[in-house]
Amino acid sequence: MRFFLIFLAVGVSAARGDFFDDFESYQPGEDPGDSFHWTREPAGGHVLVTAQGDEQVIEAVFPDSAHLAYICNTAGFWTDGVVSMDFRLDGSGSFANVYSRMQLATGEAYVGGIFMFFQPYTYSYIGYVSVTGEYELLYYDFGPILSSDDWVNVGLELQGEDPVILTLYTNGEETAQVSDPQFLLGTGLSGFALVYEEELPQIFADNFLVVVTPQAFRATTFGAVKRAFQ
Ligand SMILES: [Ca+2]
Repeated sequence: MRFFLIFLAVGVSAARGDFFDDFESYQPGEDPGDSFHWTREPAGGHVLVTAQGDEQVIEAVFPDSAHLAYICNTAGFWTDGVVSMDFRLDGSGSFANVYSRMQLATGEAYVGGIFMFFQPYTYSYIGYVSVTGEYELLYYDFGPILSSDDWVNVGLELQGEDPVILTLYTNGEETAQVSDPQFLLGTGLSGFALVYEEELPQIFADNFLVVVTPQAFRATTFGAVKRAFQ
């Protein structure tokens, strides 16, 4: 993963900014990882755009792996803001999360997500992903009851750098807030990951959104300018 991420640095824009993808601009059957907005992690599965009612969503495909992850190139590197996405999980032992502040050199990141441990019962969680890809949970508790055709919106807000304040939103409601004084991940990339542990699930996702906090953007910009003149 580390080698892949370092290689990726060449292709990812250094700019940061708000981004929204409702997957309506792709053709059915297309992999958004082939567009310039997204980079697919090559070690895992992939997603394909599929019609659902009048809308287009993405559906997870796991041909030979139990996970997949996408990095959002267009949102680029950012520090403070919110990343959110809609998920629909059909199958126990599956989970879906957004992530942010992914570090290119190490692959570390913060995640906020939902774990369908026995449908319709879920856990909501905030976590830190280590260099080896393991999840260290900073918060988890029972989440919403979700039948196989229920969508849930999961958002993760990031504020500050020491400590990092992580706030989880479920369907727009604040679910939990934790302070991380330990890992202190700074500016990084964002995206989403879909994973399963037991029987092959159906996982759908839609409406990936990044909103970068304007105050933080200004502070970071002025800080960088100040440092440049020191
Ligand atoms: Ca859509």
